[in-house]
Amino acid sequence: DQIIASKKREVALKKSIIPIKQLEQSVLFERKTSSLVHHLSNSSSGIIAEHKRRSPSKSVINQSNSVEEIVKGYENGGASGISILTDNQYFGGSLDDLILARASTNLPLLRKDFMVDEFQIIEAKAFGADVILLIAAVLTREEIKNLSELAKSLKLEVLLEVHNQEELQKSILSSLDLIGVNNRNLKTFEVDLDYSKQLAEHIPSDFIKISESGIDASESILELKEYGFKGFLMGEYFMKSKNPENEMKEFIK
Ligand code: IGP
Repeated sequence: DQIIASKKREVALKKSIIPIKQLEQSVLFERKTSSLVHHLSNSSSGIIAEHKRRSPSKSVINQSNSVEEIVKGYENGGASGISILTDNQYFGGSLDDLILARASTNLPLLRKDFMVDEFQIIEAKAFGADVILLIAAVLTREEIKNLSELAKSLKLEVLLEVHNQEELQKSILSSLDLIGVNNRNLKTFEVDLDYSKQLAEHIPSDFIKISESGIDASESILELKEYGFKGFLMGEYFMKSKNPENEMKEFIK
């Protein structure tokens, strides 16, 4: 995978100049994290709203609103959690976005990136994340085990992303907290909520189920709830609006 190869080079480069100790000394590293599992269980909207400036499939989505404005807007709009894309190359995000988001809300924050190395988990904690994403399509079971166990030891929650049954089966581990079904096929970019509906019954009930991508109607959320989904990861729908806060209020009511 091209994305993963360049991510590994990027992390290797950073590791060579930033000592892990320095990350561990960050003010945010010692803080108490906020639980997404908890927020999703407390009969909230279930929406995990994403800060997403651009994407490989859509190029520019929103370059005009500030991180603070968007994150505060999501909180006021009723989000249960917030996802911050920190990948720069493909999504135009950064760790600065994560820090700014942390300074703007107490809601649980997901660091959304292609995690391939323990360094990035420590970085996630040091820059204010509460939850990390692991993508089953690009990691071995061994890697998922190591990365998730490190995350748990730092009191971060782990969201595992899957797209089909094979990915799910190889990845089931007690060190995961949430399992997300990505409705978008990462090769063709085509989205279909049936991916979530079909995989739902195969996800063990000890994990919180999240449906990710392509959600643009409240009817879809009602339907996904019937399949046991408690979280709904939505990016583009809110981001493409000039006023993500109003867009979200309209969507939830
Ligand atoms: C949000 P959407 O279609 O609402 O903008 O999707 C989120 O699910 C999507 O950004 C995403 C993603 C990912 C991005 C899901 N998995 C992995 C980067 C990497």
